[in-house]
Amino acid sequence: MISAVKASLEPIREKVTAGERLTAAEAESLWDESIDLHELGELANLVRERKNGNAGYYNINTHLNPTNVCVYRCIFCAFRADLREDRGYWMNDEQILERGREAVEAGSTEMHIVGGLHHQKGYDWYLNIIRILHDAYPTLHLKAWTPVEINWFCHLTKRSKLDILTELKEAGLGSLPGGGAEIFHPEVRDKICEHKADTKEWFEVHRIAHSIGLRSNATMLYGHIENAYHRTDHLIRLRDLQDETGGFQTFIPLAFHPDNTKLAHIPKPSAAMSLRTMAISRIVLDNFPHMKAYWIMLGIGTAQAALAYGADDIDGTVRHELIYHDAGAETPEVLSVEEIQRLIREAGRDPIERDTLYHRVERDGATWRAAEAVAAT
Ligand code: V47
Repeated sequence: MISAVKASLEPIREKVTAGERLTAAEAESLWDESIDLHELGELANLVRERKNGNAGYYNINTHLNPTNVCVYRCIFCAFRADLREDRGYWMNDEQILERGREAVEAGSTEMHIVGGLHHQKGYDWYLNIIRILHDAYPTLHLKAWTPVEINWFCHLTKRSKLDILTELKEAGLGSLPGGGAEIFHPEVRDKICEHKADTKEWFEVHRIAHSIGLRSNATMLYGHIENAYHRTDHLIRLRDLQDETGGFQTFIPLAFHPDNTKLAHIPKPSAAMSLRTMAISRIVLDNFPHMKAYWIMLGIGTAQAALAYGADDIDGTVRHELIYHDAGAETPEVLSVEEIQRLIREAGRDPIERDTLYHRVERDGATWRAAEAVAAT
């Protein structure tokens, strides 16, 4: 009879329980499938509860993808379109402002804005989106543009990252979302998104954003051609920058959705893989205050389970999400506040509405205010 040798979690459990940091080699060992997933989850839950107690954070948010036309051809992306393709679109000021109005009427505190790099749109078009939305709806937090877009604006204008970020901030940019990170290791990055902003540029944009007081998120796209070494390398690079700046708020592991992409032959990561990724991320990123289980991409069931595997946040009600739905996500297009609260409660957590910068939101009818910051470390 062949008996598989089970790797032991014991030495790592001792370190994590004592609040000690894992080495890269220890972190990499956690991806071994013979490490019991539930034991790993229990350890991640210890870290999660130390940092965030029983909170299950959510927000009320809306997405805006002003164009899907993109000069790049990342092979994992089902959203992008060519300039002359029928499905290509871009939105005018009126359509953008209408989205802002709809968001505010739905009670949104945040608008998440990302999109393609349109061949015929200059930096001013992107800057104007922030300016008109902020001028018309100043209470709506604009979490917009990844380092891929910022780097593109620098390329178009020949201006520095600091200059561009400062101007966007003055126009009303509130923070940066975590996208464009994919997998940092060049062995993978060069294959899945060959031409766009490289790892050095991604980190530089976040470092500069943090230096001018903008907070940001970080993501990792997993379940395609990467392996445990690449995922570990990704997490350690993020942990290093967070040691330096402390500007990251939330880490969001993103499960690859293969439909309508050039990687359609790769099966979608399983729920077990997603829970393992969440748990390992929570344990390794000991200096990130929050971990988000993005329900749109995980599915509602796995997002609920993830709240016991390290996650303390499930993103928001989400309206008008396109990137995942174009890639085959079967989740609904939007959840009501009641539904999102119920799914957090069913998972045994206390639903807490937060704004983008993790202040508790207090509502009085149609108005809301940001109260105290939540206490996570
Ligand atoms: O960078 C694109 C990923 C990201 C696919 O900051 C795909 O709060 C899976 O960053 N399958 C954009 N993933 C989304 C993103 C995000 C999402 C939710 C919250 C936040 C936040 C940020 O989506 C891209 C890429 O990594 N992506 N195509 C796909 N087929």
